[in-house]
Amino acid sequence: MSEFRTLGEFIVEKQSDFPHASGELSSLLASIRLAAKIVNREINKAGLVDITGSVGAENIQGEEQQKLDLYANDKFKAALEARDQVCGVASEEEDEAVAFNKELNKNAKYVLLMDPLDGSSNIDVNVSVGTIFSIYRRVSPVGTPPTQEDFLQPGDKQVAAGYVIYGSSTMLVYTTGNGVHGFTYDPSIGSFCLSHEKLMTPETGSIYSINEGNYIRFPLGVKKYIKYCQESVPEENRPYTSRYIGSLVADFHRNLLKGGIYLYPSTESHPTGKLRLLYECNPMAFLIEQAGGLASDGKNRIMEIKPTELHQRVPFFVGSKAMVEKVEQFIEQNPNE
Ligand code: AHM
Ligand code: MG
Repeated sequence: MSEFRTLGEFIVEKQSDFPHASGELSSLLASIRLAAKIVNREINKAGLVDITGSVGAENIQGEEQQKLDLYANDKFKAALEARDQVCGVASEEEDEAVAFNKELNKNAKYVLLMDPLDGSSNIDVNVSVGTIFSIYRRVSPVGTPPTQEDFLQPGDKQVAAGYVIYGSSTMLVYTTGNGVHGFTYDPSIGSFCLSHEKLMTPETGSIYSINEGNYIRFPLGVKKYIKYCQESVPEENRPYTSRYIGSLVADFHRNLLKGGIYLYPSTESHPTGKLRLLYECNPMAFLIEQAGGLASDGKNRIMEIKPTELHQRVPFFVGSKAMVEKVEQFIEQNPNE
């Protein structure tokens, strides 16, 4: 790790990586890293002050909202609105997309979609959580409020995406389509420092991550793939290791570094899967492809799916290329439940 190359400096160096940008990426990512530092500070206090637990309300998707979900949502929104690069945001915690009303924001070229605090039910038990973000160039005219079309773009139109993982250390990992770069937060100097330049995920791996409690409700192809992971074939490194935190960012981050596959298929209770296309799957898909891996809904490339709704869910299979291809084969060969 180089404590002498901070995220801010690195972005300025890589300015040309961001299409059409002149300082816009630095400004946008400055908002994200500032909000990340504030959320990080608050998460670190969890347990000491009254910020854990539920607020006693549900979001539009029927999930219990945690105090820190709402805190993170507010901080990210405020940091983005304060700089003038984003005309509106969509969030897991907001029913509808939010348009920023300031005149300067209306002139902004970008929209941002986010899950401000993914895996938040894990905070009470001191497990890693994360913020996921996805950035698009708007398709509506600059100078007007953003429209639904700005937010419902397919993932391959993303101009940048990334996540912050609040873990044993806090890291920010992002891509602008020119590789994946990771920065570790050094709280003693208050900066994200370059620690992982041009991250590539192994072509194959030996970790599979899935909520196996749902096994009997998985499609047949997925069940057979799990059995394949568990078979003993030493020359192929099988049986694989099962690792599931239940916090997408943390499971994804580990598998990105070590090689592996994360699966959230359809189940009876979640017939189209649990994870949201726009602010969970697409950004992770952009990152993994940039790192040499794949992201699929079992049949199609995630980033080619044309979204129809803000909170749309899709089955999600993401990770090392050979492993995602293998589960797709199982699904194709077992089309009927
Ligand atoms: P959330 O956005 O409400 O936190 O839900 C998303 C989380 C992911 O982080 C995680 O991978 C998944 O839900 C775990 O779901 P399950 O408990 O069904 O395994
Ligand atoms: Mg989430």
